[in-house]
Amino acid sequence: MTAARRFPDGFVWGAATAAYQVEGATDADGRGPSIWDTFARTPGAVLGGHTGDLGTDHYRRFADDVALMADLGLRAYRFSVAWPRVQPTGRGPANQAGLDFYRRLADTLLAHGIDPVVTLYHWDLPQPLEDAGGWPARDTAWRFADYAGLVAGALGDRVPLWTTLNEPWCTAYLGYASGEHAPGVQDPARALAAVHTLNLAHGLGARAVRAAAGDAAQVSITLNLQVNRAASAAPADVAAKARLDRVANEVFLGPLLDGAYPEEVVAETAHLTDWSFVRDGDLDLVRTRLDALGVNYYTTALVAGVPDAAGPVPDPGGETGPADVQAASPAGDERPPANLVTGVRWLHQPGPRTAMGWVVDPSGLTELLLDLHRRRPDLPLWITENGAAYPDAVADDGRVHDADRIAYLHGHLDAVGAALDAGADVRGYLAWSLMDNFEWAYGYERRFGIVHVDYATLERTVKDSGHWYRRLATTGVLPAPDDAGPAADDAG
Ligand code: GBH
Repeated sequence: MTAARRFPDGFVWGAATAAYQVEGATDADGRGPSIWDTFARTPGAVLGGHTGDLGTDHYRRFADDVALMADLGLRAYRFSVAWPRVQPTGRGPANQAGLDFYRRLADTLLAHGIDPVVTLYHWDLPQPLEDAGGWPARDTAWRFADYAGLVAGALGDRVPLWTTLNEPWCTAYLGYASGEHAPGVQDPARALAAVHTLNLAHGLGARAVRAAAGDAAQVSITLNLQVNRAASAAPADVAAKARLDRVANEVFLGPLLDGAYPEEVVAETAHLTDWSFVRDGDLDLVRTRLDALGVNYYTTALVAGVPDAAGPVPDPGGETGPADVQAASPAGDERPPANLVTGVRWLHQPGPRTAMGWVVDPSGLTELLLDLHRRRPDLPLWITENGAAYPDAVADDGRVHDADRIAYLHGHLDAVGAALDAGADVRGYLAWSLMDNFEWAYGYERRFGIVHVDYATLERTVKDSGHWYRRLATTGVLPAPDDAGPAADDAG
C-alpha cells in the first residue's frame, strides 16, 4: 500500500453552487427577471420543462445549509450573487433587500468559520439587459462594472476572494452560438462579440471591486479551460487542436494574461466576423492585476483535423490516429457550437463516463494545472469546480451510495496532488456541487451534489461522497475510495 496523499497545510476545502441553480425564490424581495427565467419557460429549452423557481430553496434554507457545510468540515463556500436581485433591471441603484440576503449569507458563513468565495456572474443576466443587446453589446460590460461595485461596496469587508465571471466560454458560446443556454441565440458572430464584452466586463468589474472594497481585495476569474488533445502527431491533427485551443481558451487567457488576442484567431473566424468590436484601448481595460485564477475542470477532448473543411492541410507523414479513435463521436463528447472552429473532428474516447456523457479523465487536470503554472508561476490557482453527475438515489438504508462519485473525486484529487507535487500553486478545491441542483439545460435530471436533495420534500441527505469528503476536509489526507466510513464520521 502506498502512503496516503497529504495536502499542504492551509489548503482550503470547500464546495460551490450558483444562484439560479439553488436559490429559488425568484420573485422574493424585489428580484427582477433574468435570462434564465425567460429561457427555462421557453418550450423545449430545459429537460422536463424544469425551471429554477424553487431550486433547492436555498434562499430560505441557507442557514440550515451553512450548518450542514460546517458539519462537513468545509472552510469555503463558493456561491454566486444574482445580479437581478441587486439590480432588478440591470441598472440603477441597489435593491437593498437583495444585498441584505447576501450579507446575511456571508455573515452566517463567517460565524461558522467558512470563507465566502463570491462569484459576481454565474449566467443570470437581468432580462432587460438582454433586451438591450445582451453580452454582444459593449455597454453590458459597463453595466456589469456598476453592479460589481454595488456588491463589493456591500460585502467588501466580508469576502476574501472575488470571482468576476464564471466560465465566460459558456456564456458566449452556449448562450449566443449553440443556443443551449440562455438566451438561446444561435449566432456565432454575436458569440464572438460576447467574448470580447465578457473580457471587458472582467477588467472593468475587477477595477470596480477594488475601488469599492479596497485595493487589497483579491480578484479572480473562473474559466472552463478545455484540455484538448490531438489524435496523433500528424500536422492536421495538431493544427486542429491548436485552432480549438485558440477559440476556446486563448480568446480569454490571451487578453487576461498577455493583453492580446491570439493573432491567428482573427483569420480563423474571418468567415464570421471582422472583430471590429475590439476598439483601441480595450485590451488595456481587460488586463488588470489577477490575484488568482479559478479552474473548473470536468473532462478532456480528443480531436482530429478535417483537411477538406479547413482547406488543404499538408500532411507529409500521412499519419492518422489509431483506428480505435477514428469512430464517430457519440453524443456527450466535448463539442463547440457549430461554425466557431472549422476543420475539427471530435473523436470518441474510450473509458468510463459520467451521467453527462463526459469521459472521466483526471490526467487532464494535472496537465492543465502544470501548463498554467509554467505560464504564470506567480499566479495562485484554485479549483473552483470539479465533480460528476451520477444517477443517485436514496437506498433502503437511508443513505446514498455514490461509489462512482467518490472514485471520480478521488481520481481528480489525486491529480491535483500530483500537480502540487510538481510545483503548481493550487490553494484550494471547491467541489461541484455542495448539493444537487438545477443543472441548466438538464433541469433537475442530473445530480452533481455531495449532498442529495429530495425535490419532493427538499430534504437534504449527505451522500457517501459527502461523508468521504468530510474526512478529507477534516484531515487533509486523501482517504482511499472505500474509506467513506459514515459511522466513523458520525462519531467524529
Ligand atoms: C459548469 O459548467 C457550471 O459552472 C456549473 O454551473 C454546472 O452546473 C457544472 O459545470 C456542471 O455542468 O460539450 O456537452 O460534451 C460546465 C461547463 C462545458 C463542462 C462543456 C463540460 C463539455 C461538455 N461544461 N464541457 S459537452
